[in-house]
Amino acid sequence: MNKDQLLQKLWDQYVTLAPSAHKIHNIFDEQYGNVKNDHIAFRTFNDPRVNIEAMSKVFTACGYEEKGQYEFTAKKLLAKHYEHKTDKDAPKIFISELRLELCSEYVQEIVDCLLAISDLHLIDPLELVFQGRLWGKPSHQIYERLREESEYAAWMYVYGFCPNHFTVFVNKLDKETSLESVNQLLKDNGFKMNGSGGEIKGTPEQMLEQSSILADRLAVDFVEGTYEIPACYYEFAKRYEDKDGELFDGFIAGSADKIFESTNVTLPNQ
Ligand code: OOG
Ligand code: NI
Repeated sequence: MNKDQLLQKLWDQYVTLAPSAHKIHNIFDEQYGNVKNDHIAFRTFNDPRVNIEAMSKVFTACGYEEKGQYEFTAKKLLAKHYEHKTDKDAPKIFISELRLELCSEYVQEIVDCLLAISDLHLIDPLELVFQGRLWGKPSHQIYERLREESEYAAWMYVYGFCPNHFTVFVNKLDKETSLESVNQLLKDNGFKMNGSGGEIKGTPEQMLEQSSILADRLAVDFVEGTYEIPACYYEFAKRYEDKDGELFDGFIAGSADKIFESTNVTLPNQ
């Protein structure tokens, strides 16, 4: 699979988990033209069998290399971003992992058990990012118990290994626009924004402004019955030039911290 095939396959999988992204992509194509991706994000656990390193294999195999690293102390997360070595237009890849050793024994035991029943040794490492949930029907009781400690762990429990979001690269739209106008267009079309930390995270001075819709809620079959659970979301990023006139390439931990909350069942009080 070459890079373009990989990215297409990820998009196809993603829109099944974020039907709004598909609709927004069409609206943007019509209103602005040339919808390109800034980055694609993934989540995982820091167990060596599935950690950032393991999830990144498929990307390094098609020309990506590791760049920045970010820490989220309160959420017990670590993240890295990857850039393509030669294709400057290729979307960046952002992969985070839950640091299990910082979690409760309950979370550690659940994740151990999930990975043990996943038959990971049978999975081609280059296919890991497409696997979704490898551990059968989830329990809503476990989901709620995980959520008390970590919305991220609960999300992983239900959706597993898959793209968490794609991100529109606002700079590249044919029609120049502000992130405020992008957000207004989204709201005019009935989409709900993640307001945690304000609708726009980051500033031109930080060289990155980001916003996102709240994740689409999908009906998930649990052992106890069907519940609607936040799945995947769409993000919008506008980058600014540094003093050398180069567009800022990194991520801002303080903003990312709030973007993560786009998959929360309830947003923390602001
Ligand atoms: C990642 C959230 C952070 C960004 O662009 O800052 C992020 C996630 O929700 O998994 O994507
Ligand atoms: Ni993102």
